[in-house]
Amino acid sequence: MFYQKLKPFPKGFLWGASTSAYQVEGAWNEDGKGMSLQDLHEPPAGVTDFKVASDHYHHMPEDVELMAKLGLKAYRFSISWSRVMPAGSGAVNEAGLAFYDRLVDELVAHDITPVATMFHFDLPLELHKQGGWANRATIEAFCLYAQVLFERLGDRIKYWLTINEQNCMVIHPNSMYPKAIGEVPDRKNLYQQSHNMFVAAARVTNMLHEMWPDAKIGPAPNITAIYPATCAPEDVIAADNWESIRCWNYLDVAVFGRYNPICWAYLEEKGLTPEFAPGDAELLTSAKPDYLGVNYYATATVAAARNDGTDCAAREGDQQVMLGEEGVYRSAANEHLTKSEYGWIIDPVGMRTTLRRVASRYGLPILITENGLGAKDTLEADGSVHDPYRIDYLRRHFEQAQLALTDGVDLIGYCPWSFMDLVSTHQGYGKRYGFVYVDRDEDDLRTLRRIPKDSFAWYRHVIETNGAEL
Ligand code: BGP
Repeated sequence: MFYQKLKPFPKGFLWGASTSAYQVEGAWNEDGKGMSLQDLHEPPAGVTDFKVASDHYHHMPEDVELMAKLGLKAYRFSISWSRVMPAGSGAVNEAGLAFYDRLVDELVAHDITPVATMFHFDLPLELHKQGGWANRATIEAFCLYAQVLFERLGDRIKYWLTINEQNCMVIHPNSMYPKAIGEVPDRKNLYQQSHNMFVAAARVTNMLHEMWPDAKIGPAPNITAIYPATCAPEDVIAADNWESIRCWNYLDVAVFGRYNPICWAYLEEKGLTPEFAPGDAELLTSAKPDYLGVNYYATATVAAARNDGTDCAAREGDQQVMLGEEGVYRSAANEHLTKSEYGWIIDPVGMRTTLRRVASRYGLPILITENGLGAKDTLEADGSVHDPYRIDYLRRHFEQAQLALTDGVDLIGYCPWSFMDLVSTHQGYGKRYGFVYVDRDEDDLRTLRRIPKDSFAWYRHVIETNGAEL
């Protein structure tokens, strides 16, 4: 459809940027912080771990100052559970909580809306030792942790996100589990973990609504439209299956309080159905998210499975990520799309499609909680960082966001990943996403100086004009 006129980005649009605690904070063992699973990472030689990261813990006021210079309206960050509750449950670490208290104060003082994720891959190690999310005691621990956050920060944080990329923790468990733990739990266990996460998210959603009726809360899964490789009906079914299993199930449970029927049938067929405790079904239906966080990076294209032992293969350019499932679907090439230097598909139009599908299914406001380009940026001798590829990437995605708005999607904000350079989930510090360059590399912490990239000036102008000039 050709529009005569595009809708402008609405007044109050939350132009933001994202980070997560373990990828940006550092100070992994300071001020009483407990260990999380992410602290066990032993990356291969030449790739950094998460111990210092961008040292945001010690640079926080300066970093918020830069957010203000960028003109951010919102900052989406995560709270480290084991910094606030070192054992995951029980005693509160006041010094750790004080960090978030100061961060939120700084943000509010600069008119930046805090958007806080409660759990972003960094499960407290003590909880992991007791069975992690597969143990229902972790649901109780999460509720205690949530209660502390809501009591202590709820007067100033009005946008909460429960769990980051719950679907990725099931499909790609190495997003949460470091190699050091040995074998990752089997899939039956992972789907039970996921079920317990649904229950935990529902409980804290209801808790927030009781404690702070003016606050909003929602999930933040990684959602993407799945394309069929061809218009062969079998490919269409495979795409539909995978979209239901990978994406819709996570939003269906969060919004409708019931499993997606296609996904449930798949779980039955594979012997993966989770156990419901008495009261779970009612609880899930009672919790109503106010908005949906959507992490969007790339669409996937799939074909019907062949079921001949070749359906599953490593993602090109990233051997750690397996795509396809034997007998369910296989990954297919999409000749219409290009890829980043890290092999990630670039598909701005796919983001519009994704947003339209989410809006049509759920009718809730959407906040893009992540989207961005990982690249090897270069610090020039004159101290500048030129990242025209990132500007181009974001511009093309912002254009599609505006088209999605014009299509009728209730898009309330856009938080690119990431505000500043940080440690990638498993590709170290060489893969940078930020508007702000951090002067360090994998092995050498150098000066940790913050240097706005070209994309910083560009994004500032976008925000200043409320997206009228992209
Ligand atoms: C998402 C995660 C983030 C982030 C991003 C980029 O899946 O929520 O934590 O890291 O992807 O991925 P990567 O760091 O692997 O490049």
